[in-house]
Amino acid sequence: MKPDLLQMGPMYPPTQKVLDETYTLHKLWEATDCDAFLASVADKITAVGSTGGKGIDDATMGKLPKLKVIAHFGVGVDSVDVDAVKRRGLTLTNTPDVLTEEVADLTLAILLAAIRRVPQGDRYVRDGKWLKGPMPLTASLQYGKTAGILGLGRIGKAIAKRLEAFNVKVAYQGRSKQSGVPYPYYADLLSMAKDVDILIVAAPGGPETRGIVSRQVLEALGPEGVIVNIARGSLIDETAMIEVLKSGKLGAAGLDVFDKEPKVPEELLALENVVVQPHVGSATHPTRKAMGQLVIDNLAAHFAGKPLVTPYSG
Ligand code: 8YV
Repeated sequence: MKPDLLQMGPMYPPTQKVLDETYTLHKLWEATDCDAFLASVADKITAVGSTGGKGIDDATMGKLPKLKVIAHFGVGVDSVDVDAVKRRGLTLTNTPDVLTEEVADLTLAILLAAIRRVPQGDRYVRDGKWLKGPMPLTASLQYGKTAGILGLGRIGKAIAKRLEAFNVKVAYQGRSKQSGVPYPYYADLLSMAKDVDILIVAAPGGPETRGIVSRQVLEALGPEGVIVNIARGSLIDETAMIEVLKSGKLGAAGLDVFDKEPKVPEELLALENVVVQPHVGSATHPTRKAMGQLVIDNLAAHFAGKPLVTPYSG
């Protein structure tokens, strides 16, 4: 008899294949009447698989009296009601570490793409404009730039390491000053934004951080300033960001995530000083495979009565 697993949404296909082979899967996203579906499986569900796009709320947890573990595909757990997990005495696992370097790579890619206008250069060549003359010159990541990292966790540190290799000075802001970190710490985000050229958003999403990159913070970066968001769209006041990018009060943006993704405001897409990506920080085959393996291993540990591999500790 295969154990029962409730899944909120589909995972990376090779991971999904393993889950299909290992478990009797109950796929909530395929149900037409979710309440009836949950009621029909409730007495056999001890574990749930969730994803960034399909998380789990308090009400759903409440309908699963035997639930013990939520195995989340992703490092960010903002699609899961973490307070409810704690209150209900459940355990949540996520997929840290294995995506750190990948996400840091894309951060540098979109930072450079935004400053050096890489997508625009590509279009310039393809559109035959180069035949008529050189592309206009761009801003530079060099000449003593400083980047402020909002959220110096695992990913923030991997970004910092790369920035150092690019001759960029690093500062950071977060919940607290960290010991053994060589970069200057700012207790206040606005103060850091005033002092840096580039702001890199790498902090967790969720209600606590919603909108913390405010209009004031964005304006403090200035007309030559650059914002890069690799974390969650919710951290930035998106309406304000569009306005300051449009008016030239902020220089450029490199964005992998958006507040209402996959919907991206048309006004943002109309701007030449913005480079966008479809939330692909961790989206490579080897990294998604490694993330999926952690989901598989955490579920296997749960059903074997062993300690979970990567319990969420945030
Ligand atoms: C995924 C992510 O897009 O790990 C995260 O927090 O944002 C991404 O790796 C997503 O969570 C997959 O479900």
